[in-house]
Amino acid sequence: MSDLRDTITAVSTPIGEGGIGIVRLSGKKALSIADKVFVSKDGRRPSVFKTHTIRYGHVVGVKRSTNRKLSLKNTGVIDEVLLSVMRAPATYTREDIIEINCHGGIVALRRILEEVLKAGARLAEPGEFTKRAFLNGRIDLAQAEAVCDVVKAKTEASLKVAVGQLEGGFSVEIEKLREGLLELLRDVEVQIDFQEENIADIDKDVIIEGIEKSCNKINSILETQGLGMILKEGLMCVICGKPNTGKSSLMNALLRRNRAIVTHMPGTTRDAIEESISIKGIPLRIVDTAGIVKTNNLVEKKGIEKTKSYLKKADMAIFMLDQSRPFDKKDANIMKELALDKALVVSNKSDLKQKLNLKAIEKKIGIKIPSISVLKKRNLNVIEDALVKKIWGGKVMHPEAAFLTNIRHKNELNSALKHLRPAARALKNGSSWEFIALDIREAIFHLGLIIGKSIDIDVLDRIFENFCIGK
Ligand SMILES: Nc1nc2c(ncn2[C@@H]2O[C@H](COP(=O)(O)OP(=O)(O)OP(=O)(O)O)[C@@H](O)[C@H]2O)c(=O)[nH]1
Ligand SMILES: [Mg+2]
Repeated sequence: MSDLRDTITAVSTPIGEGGIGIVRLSGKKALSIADKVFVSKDGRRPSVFKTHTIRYGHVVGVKRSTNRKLSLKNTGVIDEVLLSVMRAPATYTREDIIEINCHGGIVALRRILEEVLKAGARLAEPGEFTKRAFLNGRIDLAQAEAVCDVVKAKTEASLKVAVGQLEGGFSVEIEKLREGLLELLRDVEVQIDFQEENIADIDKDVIIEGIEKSCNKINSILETQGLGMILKEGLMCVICGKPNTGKSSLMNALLRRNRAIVTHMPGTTRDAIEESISIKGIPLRIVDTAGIVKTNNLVEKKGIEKTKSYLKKADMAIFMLDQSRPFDKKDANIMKELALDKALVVSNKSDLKQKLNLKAIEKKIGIKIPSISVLKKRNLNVIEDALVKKIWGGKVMHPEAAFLTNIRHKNELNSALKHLRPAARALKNGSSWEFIALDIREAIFHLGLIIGKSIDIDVLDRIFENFCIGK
């Protein structure tokens, strides 16, 4: 594990050309390092600046051989910067933090980072700033993980969920559960200590009820996982249909830009194209595919194989019919590849003369098929509404609620359940209090792992590995 005594540094803004870039430092030597590389306009050193203030000045090349006061003359100017001083403990890591706002180009950022390293800092590992926030007790582990989710959030809804977790809503739920079990454990331990004397005889049913209540609560948290994961990862939605129905046109319309090539010739799309979009705040990975037909063309064949494999992986599909042509064997074959409960069937080209007996198909498959025209932008909102309805299954979405969005949390909750369920059963069947105590203790341990009250070093390292550098 990384050493908390080091002063760490990293570029905290994305690498690439930007208006500004930030080099961040955290640790005991942050201020003295800033003294070595920063020259303020009035010549005062950062270590005398008031906390939570920002100063204009220059980052200069360090000349450690001279003891002279740093000035723009006796050193080389690297960049014009704004420097923020934030003293412990009211900081992100609860350590002294220096942030150097410089010009955003890669060269300036790299040069400043080099100077800061030369002056005694160590390059931070991914997520190390947040890890320190956790190790120094400012946030719990679930909140630290939420920081990563906030950074990676692609849509408004996923951001809301992550921010909710960061604010601690999820942690509070877990802590309440844990506290409840600790109380039960205390009662059980009293029972163990005094069982010979036959005093402090507690009601078995009260303990059983307590355990069962905890199980129900864990189950209800686990139930939010489906929606939570959707919000975090996005669902895969595959657009399929026979050639020339307007699949690529729909992809472009949903993306609101011309991503896929559209022509009047059947077989235009050969390879599957995947893009991320957000529909009403829900992240979707949308895939435009090659129309499925029988073909001897090798490229087309490969494309169609890909369509089929995407359809297998898909969380949902949009199956597109073409209203200007009759329903044929090609349509029927694609329909066979689909799980209709996960499919949204739409009929395109409503602007053309109708040659499709929609009513008959609707009757046959028992699903209402909306008519749309991608070309004339008619009824397209129906698709968005239907997708949203399909995803939520009629449920109202409250992204602020405590959602389960993390596989690690899910596993720990399941492990806790694995101990609690048999404990309640065993108690009913007259098992000894010692065994019950063991199971409750295990459940408490697993809940603790979610928020970091129980620590497993390997788990910690794995969590922070997924972070970006500088966070
Ligand atoms: N009249 C009419 N034409 C449409 C509509 N939507 C798409 N088209 C046209 O239909 C043709 C095929 O559209 P694409 O989006 O390339 O169809 P596709 O399903 O992706 O076709 P493949 O990639 O070959 O499988 C193009 O000429 C589009 O302009 C519509 O609503 N009405
Ligand atoms: Mg296409």
